[in-house]
Amino acid sequence: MRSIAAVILGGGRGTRLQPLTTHRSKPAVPLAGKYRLIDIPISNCINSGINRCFVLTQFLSVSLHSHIRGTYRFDAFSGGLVEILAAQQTLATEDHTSWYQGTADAVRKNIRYFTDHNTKYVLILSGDQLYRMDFSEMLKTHQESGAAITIAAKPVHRHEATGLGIMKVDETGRINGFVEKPTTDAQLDEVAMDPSWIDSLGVTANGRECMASMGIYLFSVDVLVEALNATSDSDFGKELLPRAIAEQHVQLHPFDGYWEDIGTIGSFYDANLALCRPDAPFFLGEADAPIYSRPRFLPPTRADGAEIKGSLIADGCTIHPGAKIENSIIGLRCQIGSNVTIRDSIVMGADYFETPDQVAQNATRGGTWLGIGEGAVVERAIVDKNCRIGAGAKVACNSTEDIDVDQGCCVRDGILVVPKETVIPPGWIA
Ligand code: ADQ
Ligand code: ADP
Repeated sequence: MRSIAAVILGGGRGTRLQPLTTHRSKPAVPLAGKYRLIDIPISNCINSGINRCFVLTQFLSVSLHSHIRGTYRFDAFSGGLVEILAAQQTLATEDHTSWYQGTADAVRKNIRYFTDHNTKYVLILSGDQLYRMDFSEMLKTHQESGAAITIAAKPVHRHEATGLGIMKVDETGRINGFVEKPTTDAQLDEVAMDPSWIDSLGVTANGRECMASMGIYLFSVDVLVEALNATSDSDFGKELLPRAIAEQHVQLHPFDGYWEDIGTIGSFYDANLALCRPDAPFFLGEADAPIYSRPRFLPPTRADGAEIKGSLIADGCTIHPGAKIENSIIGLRCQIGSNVTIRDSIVMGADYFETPDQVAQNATRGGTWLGIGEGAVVERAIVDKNCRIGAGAKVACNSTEDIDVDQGCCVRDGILVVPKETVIPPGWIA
């Protein structure tokens, strides 16, 4: 596994997770109260024995840099590293000309950093997926089949196939058809397979007829270098892989564990809240394959006379009497006032605690304090970090349309999103 370099695609223009990605790069978006998106692929790599990871991102946010530096430190003799390769070192500007054009282009521009003599294979991963996978199984498929490229794939139903790359294989598991994001029945018919054929690959199809690319690709290093040098392909899914499948041995690696794309506001929200269920489909505390994150020196959360149901509460929070929290994620250092109601929401918490001086200054902000003010209601919302929700405010909106609400808030995929650092005045109603 030490001969694998992992390359994590940390996000293109970042429009799908806006406004969570306005001031931070996508890999730094907080997940499940105390992690960041980047912790998922890196933890999978470490748990699989891969210790060289390169994170490709459009711009470098302070939080991504400090998170990686503070979390992933390897023994000097192990050769392990997590390197961030940013298209631009500053925040996004209007000038997009130097930006990566697409996923293959992003890898091409950085290839010299991860193709040294130690590297025999390059594993390409997406930075916005929630799953747990042992990549050594994928290497085994790659080596045993003698493939040039191996693509991890999961069976899905036809109606789930439109947003994914769908592949068809022969009896040996070699891919002989690929359609990126099929939209018509005719396109789907081209690559759909008999479910019994999928069963024969070693996963139980249960009526699912399509094998979907998980966006996880293992390349023999020479194959990758040649494919990128010989073409100007911008994207793996749209160009490079369909071409490679026609010309080379590309193998399918079947997988049927939990796997979710969390790259849109709707899917991010659903996957986070699913973690609160007693039968959560993804268990964060797996002893054999933990999800790593930054060790912090925070006090335990203090809750007093609050009613908490089906929720995850991170460290450093204070929850005052009469608060009701249901089916929600409460992030680090969250201050929740008395009689607050939080339901079906993600409250990301804060980067800092307020000092007595800062608390005194709160009067100049209309009395809003860091966190959720007394009696406020937060429902079906994502409240980003460092927000101040005034007492009695109602942070909820039942629009199903993507609309902008005042105070910089917006509705995306039916969820009200309150951007980082927003100050909501007392009594405000969305
Ligand atoms: P998508 O996820 O739609 O489909 P894409 O938009 O290319 O494909 O993104 C793949 C990953 O790369 C995402 O994590 C994204 O954030 C990141 N990314 C995009 N552009 C980037 C850039 N310029 N620099 C760095 N990172 C970038 C892909 C495949 C499908 C497959 C799905 C599975 O194309 O075939 O089914 O993933 O989710
Ligand atoms: P994120 O992506 O989590 O929103 P940032 O990139 O903005 O985070 O920065 C997070 C880091 O900045 C934290 O480590 C925190 O220490 C520091 N920080 C951010 N805002 C403040 C603030 N208002 N006061 C003190 N420290 C802050």
